[in-house]
Amino acid sequence: MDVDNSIETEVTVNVIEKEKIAVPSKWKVVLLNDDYTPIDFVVSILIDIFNKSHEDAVKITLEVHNNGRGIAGIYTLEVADQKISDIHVIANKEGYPLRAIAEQI
Ligand code: TYC
Repeated sequence: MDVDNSIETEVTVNVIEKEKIAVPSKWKVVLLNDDYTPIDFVVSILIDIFNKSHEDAVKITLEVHNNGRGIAGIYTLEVADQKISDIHVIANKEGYPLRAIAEQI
C-alpha cells in the first residue's frame, strides 16, 4: 500500500529551510568621548548620520561627554561600519579626534 509522505516531506523541508536562514546580528554604534571635539559637532553628526532629532542628539552627546560613551544607533554590521567610516572621514576633515566603534549586541 502506498503511503502519502508529502506533508511530512513538506514539514521537513520547511524546517531545513528555516534553519538555513541566517538572522543578521545587530551591532551598536558606540560614540566615544574625547577632550577636543566640539559638542555642537557631535550633535550635528548624530542628526546628519544617525537621523536623530536635535533633542535626542543633545541627550546622547551629553551622555557621551559625561560617561565616556553612548549609543548612537543599532544596525547590521555593514550599516554600522559605514556610519563609523562616515564619522571618521568627516571628523578627520575638521581635524577632530572623534571616534566610534561597533559592538555586537
Ligand atoms: N568632551 C567633548 C568636549 O568637551 C565633547 C564630546 C562629546 C566629544 C561627545 C566627543 O563623542 C563625543 N568638547
